Amino acid sequence: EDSPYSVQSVSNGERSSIGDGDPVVPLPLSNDSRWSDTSTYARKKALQFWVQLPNGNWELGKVLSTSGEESVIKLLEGKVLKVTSESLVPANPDILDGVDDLMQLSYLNEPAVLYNLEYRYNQDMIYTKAGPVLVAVNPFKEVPLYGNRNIEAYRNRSNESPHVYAIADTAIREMIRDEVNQSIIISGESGAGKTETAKIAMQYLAALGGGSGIEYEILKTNPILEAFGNAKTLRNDNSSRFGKLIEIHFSETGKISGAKIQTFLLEKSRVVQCAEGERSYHIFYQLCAGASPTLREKLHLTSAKEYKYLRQSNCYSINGVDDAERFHAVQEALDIVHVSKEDQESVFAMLAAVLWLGNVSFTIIDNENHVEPEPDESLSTVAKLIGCNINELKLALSKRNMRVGNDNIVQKLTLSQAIDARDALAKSIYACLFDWLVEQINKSLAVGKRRTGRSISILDIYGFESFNKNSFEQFCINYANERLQQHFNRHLFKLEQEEYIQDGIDWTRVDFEDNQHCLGLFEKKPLGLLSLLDEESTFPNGTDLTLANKLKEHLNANSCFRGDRGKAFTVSHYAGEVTYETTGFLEKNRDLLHSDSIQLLSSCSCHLPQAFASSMLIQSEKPVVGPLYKAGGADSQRLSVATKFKGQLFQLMQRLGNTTPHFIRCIKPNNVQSPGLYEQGIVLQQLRCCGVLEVVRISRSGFPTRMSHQKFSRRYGFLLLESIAAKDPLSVSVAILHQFHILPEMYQVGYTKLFFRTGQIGVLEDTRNRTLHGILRLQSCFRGHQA
Ligand code: AD9
Ligand code: MG
Repeated sequence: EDSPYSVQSVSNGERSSIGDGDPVVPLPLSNDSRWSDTSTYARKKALQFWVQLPNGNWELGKVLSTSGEESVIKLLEGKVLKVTSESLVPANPDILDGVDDLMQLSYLNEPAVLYNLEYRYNQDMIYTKAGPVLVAVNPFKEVPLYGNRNIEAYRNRSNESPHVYAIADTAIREMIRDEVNQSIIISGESGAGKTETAKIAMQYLAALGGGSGIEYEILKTNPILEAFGNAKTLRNDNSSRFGKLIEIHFSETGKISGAKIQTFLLEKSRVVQCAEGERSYHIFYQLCAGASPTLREKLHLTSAKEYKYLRQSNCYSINGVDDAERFHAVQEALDIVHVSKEDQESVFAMLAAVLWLGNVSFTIIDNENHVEPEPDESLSTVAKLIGCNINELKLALSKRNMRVGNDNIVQKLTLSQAIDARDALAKSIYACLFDWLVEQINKSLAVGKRRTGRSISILDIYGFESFNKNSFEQFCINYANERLQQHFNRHLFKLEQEEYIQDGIDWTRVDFEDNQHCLGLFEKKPLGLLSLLDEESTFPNGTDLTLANKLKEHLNANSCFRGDRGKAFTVSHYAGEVTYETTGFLEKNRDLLHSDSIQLLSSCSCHLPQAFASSMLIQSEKPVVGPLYKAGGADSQRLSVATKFKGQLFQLMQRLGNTTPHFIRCIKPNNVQSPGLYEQGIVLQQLRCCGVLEVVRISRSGFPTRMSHQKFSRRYGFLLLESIAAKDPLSVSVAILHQFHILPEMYQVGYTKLFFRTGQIGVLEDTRNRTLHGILRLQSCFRGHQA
């Protein structure tokens, strides 16, 4: 049998030597994978191993024999395999099955983490800690973890298992105790559960900080923003198409006093274009299904199937969702956040205008492909809904005022230009409407003069994305994630170091992979991705190809960048390589709305279009002087989308920088939104992307297992073969360490705790188990005799 004392026999060869006075502690380094505990050292101690099968999944087995480089292993279900000894990954002792913090695992490797999460998931324990991070695996079904009784249990700390509630609770306590603002940063792939998690956190905060009634308003912002900002996609029936930060303010007594919402980068293109099987924003279908007969008539509303923008993707409904019912819920929520009935009607009129705009068609009027809009029901309805003169609408959709030198010239639009102008107008109206709504909500939730206390911010933002084809959207999203990852890394390292220093142990900084280099690739001026993109966007002759060439010309020396064939380039993100296609980059970055369209909106008699026009002008870098039609052709003064986003991100990071962060990483266990299905490969890829394994790796390079002197001596003290004089926990602990020949570089003795390298506790646990087992057997023998 594999003796736990075999530790002694491990040669020192694999560990680097320690120089005099050099406090750097050597690691039992793994040979190839950064993650696996595959050193001979670890392999000798473990009793069970993980074997990776050809399908990529890991299975547990026991070694039957080893000869040379090869081992014969018996899997749990009986199969016997011959594998290279190198490929065996040590597994944790059974007592560590389903631990609620991955840091408690003796062996921190990918299969161990995967298995632990799966073990818990199968019992509806969807939350697990990875040190300071909460991992949430989407159950895709109702789990009995929420509601008032559970909230109460976390409030009075009778339940201490990992939970969003526990995170929210800690945030409240630390906010009050330290008088520091807090943030809960939620990330993960589309469909992983970020938005649900954010709502669960809000529920807890509302329950604990409620009383004034404002908490009810805050909760009601969710159905509104989801209606206007979420849509059915192939990945998620309720996918958020924007990022959101909600800052919940508390009074000095810990009561919620108000809130403020900031949104990021709404996906506008969805309004005019969406893929087969997906939907546009929920609110369009809700309106078509749920509007009252009077409203219908006022807005000239017909059914969703009659609108081109909604028809193109061939998908109108979502399983289990009643759009009409949802519409009434949204109306009710709008009432609650004090959007007047009148304003609500204006909002719905804008939605109808967008839909009708999509139905505007064009006829070619000359042999140069110039067009005019068809003077039909759709055109007149749009004019009526936004309150403009029908001729002006016609002009805005078929002509463009250009300024060439000192002259104004009027250019007629071709069919494709006219369609672009129409779609740009529809997108702008929708995006402005969304921003306007957020502004109204913020007014209603405003903290005003009461803003004296502290706040907890919840960030629900799109996670890292890597598809077969990646465009401008992924470019921005991944850039944002790169920023957040840096925030995460820096925070984590600070925490680790603080704990070591606090307990007085020897600690030289471990190297950690900072992603500053990749961020620099994006942000450097003038030769970074964002600057070069903006520069090319201002060139009238710039194309997606000239952009790609320019990037390759200037950035090839950067190790995070690689120019690919044609219009593609690859960035080495912290979460992996992503290849971007520059197709559409310039257009999406410029996001042009012709001044003619702004002019049109400002001429409208309805107040919303007017408000939209002025907000578009405010967004311009320089004020547009003089009559608008003189302002030049395309409104080149507006900030580019990337620059605006970068500004928002910097502001966000600054805000988060002043808070104590709490991280939640959401994981989806399968790609089909189905309960009970846990696919290792899918989970693993996300664990890598969202930095959970990085946390684990960071800890591996330090002393991840911690136990107080008391606990350690209580747990293993009975294994001591010789009694010792001093009985204090520290002396007992040290005696145990000696008896088991735990190598000095494998642990550190702190003031209050013992710190261990990964894998060390496993040996002790095994011996303890065997001994206890023996004792139990003896006892039952003994009882058997008695009976
Ligand atoms: V996206 O990036 O916005 O596309 P999210 O926000 O990460 O995405 P979301 O919160 O919308 O995902 O979750 C997707 C679906 O998973 C939800 O509609 C629920 O059906 C399901 N889900 C997520 N979390 C939970 C949960 N804690 N309990 C039950 C859940 N179901
Ligand atoms: Mg979401």
